Amino acid sequence: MTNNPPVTVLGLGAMGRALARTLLAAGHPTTVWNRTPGKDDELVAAGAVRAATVADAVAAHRIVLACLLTNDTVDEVLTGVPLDGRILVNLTNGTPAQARALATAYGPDRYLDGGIMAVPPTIGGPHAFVLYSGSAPAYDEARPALETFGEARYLGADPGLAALHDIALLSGMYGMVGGVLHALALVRAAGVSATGFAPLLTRWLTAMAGGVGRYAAQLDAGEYGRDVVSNLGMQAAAWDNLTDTARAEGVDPRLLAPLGDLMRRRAADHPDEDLTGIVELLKETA
Ligand code: FVH
Repeated sequence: MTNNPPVTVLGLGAMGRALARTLLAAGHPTTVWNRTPGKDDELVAAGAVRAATVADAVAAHRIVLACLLTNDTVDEVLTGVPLDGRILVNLTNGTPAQARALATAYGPDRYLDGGIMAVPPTIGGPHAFVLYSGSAPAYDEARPALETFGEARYLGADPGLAALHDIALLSGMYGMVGGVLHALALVRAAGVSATGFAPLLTRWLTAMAGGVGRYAAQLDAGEYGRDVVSNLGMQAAAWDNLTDTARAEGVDPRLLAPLGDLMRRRAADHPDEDLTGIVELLKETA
């Protein structure tokens, strides 16, 4: 086995093309396949081999990487295609349950699930990282190729672990984006330039991200009143200022409203806790 094992890439959307481009740049012989022709021209010019069919692409190399729209797509594309001992690295976004089902269907000893924590232009750069879980031998064998995409982090043998972490990270991101969009809409509605305001918002969010570790420690300990910096009662009392200001400027506060409702409910009985106490209200049985 060389340090540059050959790889097949199934799916040449924005992400699949970035992965294939990175593999080629690192010297991995790369075979590519995409449902719709024409997306591989740049890759073929850079040295990739174009496969006419999925079966041809899978037959070409032992490491088969899938980066398709959904896991239903992965199933659709691979149904009836013999994998014959191939390692399947699935970098398609999906749920932990889907990852476990795919591992069972395609062979737990040869299936590796991945969660890409990067956008296409950052693949291969210093900020990219990719989470993996599933077969450890498959990970070890594919690792030289996987490390070209960014930091490769193996989370364990349970194939669902990478998807769990991926989904949790995306959930954090979307929560933040909801707040960002609300804030930008608010200042714009009041006649303030969003571009001018953006550096302040970035500075504030970066500073507040420092609280994640404290929240995590409170949750792990189940002690929502430990090391409280800003108590929930105070925060709930100020909440109407956020929604009132939004409405006064003609901005619907629907992106924020659910958090305010939870804060008020929890603060009624636990005003001295930190924000973390509201997770008690997220339990399905609560
Ligand atoms: N792009 C991103 O920012 C994120 C970063 C984190 C990871 N995600 C996930 O990566 C998967 C692929 O995302 P993508 O950005 O490459 O997505 P698209 O550019 O939309 O390309 C989709 C590919 O899937 C193919 N495809 C769709 N449906 C079918 C089908 N029924 N049969 C065969 N192939 C199918 C599509 O082919 P085509 O439309 O060009 O023929 C593209 O190759 C995804 O899970 C993200 O959540 C990206």
